Amino acid sequence: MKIRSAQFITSSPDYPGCPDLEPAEFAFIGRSNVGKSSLLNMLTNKQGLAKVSSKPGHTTLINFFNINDQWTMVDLPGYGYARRSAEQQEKFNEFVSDYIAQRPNLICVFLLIDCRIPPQQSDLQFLEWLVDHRIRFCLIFTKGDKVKPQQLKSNISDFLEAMHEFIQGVPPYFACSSKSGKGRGQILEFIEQSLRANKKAL
Ligand SMILES: Nc1nc2c(ncn2[C@@H]2O[C@H](COP(=O)(O)OP(=O)(O)O)[C@@H](O)[C@H]2O)c(=O)[nH]1
Ligand SMILES: [Mg+2]
Repeated sequence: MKIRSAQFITSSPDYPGCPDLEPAEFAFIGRSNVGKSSLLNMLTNKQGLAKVSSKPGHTTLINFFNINDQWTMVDLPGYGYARRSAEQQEKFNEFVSDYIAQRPNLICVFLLIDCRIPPQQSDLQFLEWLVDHRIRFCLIFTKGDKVKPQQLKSNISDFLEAMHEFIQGVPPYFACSSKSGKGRGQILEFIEQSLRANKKAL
């Protein structure tokens, strides 16, 4: 898929505030600092579309971007930001879970995982929630340029292994680097195929 246009549509602070949009949606989520903004910019080839920040935990809005007038890229708030208050955290979880569980035109959730570190409880818990709610998802292992190929392979297999507790088989997954552009073609190809399959199903 060629990205011909990528435009910010709007932000929403809660689920009822999300805009009514026709096109299929692909949502991106992960722990703060996992590299989500960098990935969205890399996928769209538009630096500065999503803000890249060294300060985690700033995005508490759902951001919608129109891609090619064909689909919507949805930037969900990062989870697992320790300095959020418990009340804020709860509200935020409800907000994100309402969107994921209820949004009618959501096609797939891309869960971003930092490829450098061992499987994290917060990622596994969120994944289990997706499985319980029968949400279609893919994994994106980020920052692939920061580890050696062998390490990348073994960290990915550790994560898939940890997931086996609550999921059978292996979900689609991609190893990426926003620095080198690795994984971009595969992810866009996956989105294109999903859009085609979705059109057929309608
Ligand atoms: N080397 C490298 N650094 C990355 C990559 N993706 C993100 N980063 C860095 O990781 C930090 C957090 O990235 P950001 O995109 O803001 O993460 P977010 O909080 O998940 O949106 C920034 O300093 C980025 O420059 C990557 O693929 N490779
Ligand atoms: Mg960000």
